[in-house]
Amino acid sequence: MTLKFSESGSVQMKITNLRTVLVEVPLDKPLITAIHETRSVGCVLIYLETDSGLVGENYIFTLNSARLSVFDSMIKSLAHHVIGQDPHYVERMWDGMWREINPIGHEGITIGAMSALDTACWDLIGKAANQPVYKLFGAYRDSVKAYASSGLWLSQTTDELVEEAREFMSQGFRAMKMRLGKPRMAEDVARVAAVREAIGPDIELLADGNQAFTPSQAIRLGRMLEPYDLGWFEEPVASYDHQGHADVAAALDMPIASGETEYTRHGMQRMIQARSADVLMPDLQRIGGLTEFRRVASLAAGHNIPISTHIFTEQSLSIAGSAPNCLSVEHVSWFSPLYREKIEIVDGLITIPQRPGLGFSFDADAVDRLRVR
Ligand code: SMN
Ligand code: MG
Repeated sequence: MTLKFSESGSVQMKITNLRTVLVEVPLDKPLITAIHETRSVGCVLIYLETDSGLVGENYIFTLNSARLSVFDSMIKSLAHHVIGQDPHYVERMWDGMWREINPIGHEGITIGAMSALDTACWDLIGKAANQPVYKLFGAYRDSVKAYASSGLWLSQTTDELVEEAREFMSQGFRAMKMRLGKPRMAEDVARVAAVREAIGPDIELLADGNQAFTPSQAIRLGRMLEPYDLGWFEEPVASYDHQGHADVAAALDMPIASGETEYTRHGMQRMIQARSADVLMPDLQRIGGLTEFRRVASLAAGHNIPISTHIFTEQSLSIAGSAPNCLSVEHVSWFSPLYREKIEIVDGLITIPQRPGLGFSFDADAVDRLRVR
């Protein structure tokens, strides 16, 4: 490929085409939480082609592939914001899309589609500079703590939880997340106790309520879980109940983590104002892509609040490598079959790749095999 350079030496390029491919990736085992039952993840893969020959890649996804074609249509409906543009102008494209979606709403499918295109532009920016994106953002660290999250589901027996927790340790993890929300609270407590017993005191254990509780139930359960030294209690109550979150956070000593179901800096700002969480967990697709994710990381830092990235392990490493207040990334293996490059966990850490752009590229054979026909 021959790249064109301006007088200053930077790559000149324009986006010429948006191509999407729909794939469905089956999960090794069903993903069961208090509110989810998932057997596969459906992805819209984004390929932003340019006149330089470089291609920006990214995906967004839906559980069980539900409404995947709706996301695909939404993405395509925004194509005119990126085609013909230099991908470096991410802020301007973001603003244009934001204004256009105003009448239909700044949450949900609209923001997911913006995220898809925005993040693919950052992949191009990195590739054009021949640098990993986290270094363009301003690097802070070269490796980051990852917690294992593709397991410890609500449907598993206590024996299965214990076995899987040990397996995560043997894979190199030093932190992991389990789910809460059994019909009887005593059962949740017994399961946490069993996993803590199995992993010992030095491995970090997190627990996710997936919005299963009322504030008073969450406070009661949180108190019962205090002896097991949880790193955080996640989404204890309904995601939109910021005051309920705040009541739980004020009543318990253990940190409350939340924010995966909120959208953009405006949603995060409301959570911060309500003092909803001790740790904010932006989700790349729901936050509005890497452009907005960086704003949210800074917004949180301005309030002395740490963040931890929600799923999207591969793409979120660029935030984790650059935001000083990023504690950890959530490691899920669901999307790894799509990529040529694999994430490695050593001593609980992921080394942030030095490859240009986001550092992960779609494996054409795998994409073909998983394509929705
Ligand atoms: C979760 C993530 C993705 C899909 C379903 C559930 C969960 C988590 O809340 O934080 O891992
Ligand atoms: Mg969660």
